[in-house]
Amino acid sequence: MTADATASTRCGFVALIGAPNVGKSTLVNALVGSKVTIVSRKVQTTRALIRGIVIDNNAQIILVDTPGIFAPKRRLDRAMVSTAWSGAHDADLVCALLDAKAGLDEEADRILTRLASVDHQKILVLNKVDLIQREKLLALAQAANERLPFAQTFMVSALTGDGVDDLRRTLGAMVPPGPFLYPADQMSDAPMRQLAAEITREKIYQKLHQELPYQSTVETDSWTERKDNSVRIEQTIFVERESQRKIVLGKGGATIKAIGADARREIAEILEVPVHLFLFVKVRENWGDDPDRYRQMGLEFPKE
Ligand SMILES: Nc1nc2c(ncn2[C@@H]2O[C@H](COP(=O)(O)OP(=O)(O)OP(=O)(O)O)[C@@H](O)[C@H]2O)c(=O)[nH]1
Ligand SMILES: [Mg+2]
Repeated sequence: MTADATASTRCGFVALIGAPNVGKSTLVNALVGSKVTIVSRKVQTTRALIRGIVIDNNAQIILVDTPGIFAPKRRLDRAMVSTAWSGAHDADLVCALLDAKAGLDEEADRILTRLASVDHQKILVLNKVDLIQREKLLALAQAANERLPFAQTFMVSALTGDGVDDLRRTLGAMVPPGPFLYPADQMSDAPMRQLAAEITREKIYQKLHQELPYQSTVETDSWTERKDNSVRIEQTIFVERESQRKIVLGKGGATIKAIGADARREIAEILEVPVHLFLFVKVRENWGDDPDRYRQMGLEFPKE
């Protein structure tokens, strides 16, 4: 790249932070225009930092999806929350997301307090505007700005796409000047085998209820490209107890079969080649205390 081209481009990291379930991952996917990170109705879906990359004009915006911030109890919770804050500190800009319907609840308030000590420009994003009336939005925007002054405030619906183009344009204009850090056509820095494991985890979240999804994790064990252009993928779903293994398998293997079919379809769509997906379910008691599982997820293992 010539000096001139470098001078005219911009590139930077934008961290999206907020409470669980406010729609951070949905917004990252909407800004990128492609699925790079998984979404579910359940809280605490995202576990590690996931980067989605998009170009707007001459700016490359590297969006950092983070785990939802809440009061952590378990070791995995602590790892997720500390990862989220490190994502905020390491970025060039921070977008604080609020669920417009939930408003400035206790969780949001705690995040704003701590956000005050983050030394970057901050943008307020009120998400899920499709769920509430405009007048209430203005009051919420004002209340949040009184708590913490934001450089700008946006009102968007990550689900319908309302306001998303505007936000992308502004982020592009705000990231610092500099050369692109990724090839122009790259949408994520996560290896495909990691996204494939995440997609299977998303399908588990969709199919199963209660606490079970949270007590499972998925890893891609092998990935083989075959001569006929198809891919053979083997994944292991780790659960903590035999009873959970039975739930994931379902009667006569019906549940795991349905999870596998959904995941296979979506992975094949992204890869644009036929996929053969083989899922195994293993009991690993206390995998939540196993440093290897954290390494696989891309999380630091908290000492206690
Ligand atoms: N109505 C509506 N629903 C939305 C919107 N954005 C996200 N959602 C829904 O909110 C739920 C949570 O979305 P996620 O994107 O997984 O939320 P998150 O903030 O990444 O959650 P964690 O990863 O658990 O912290 C999903 O059911 C989404 O479909 C929106 O703009 N409007
Ligand atoms: Mg998420």
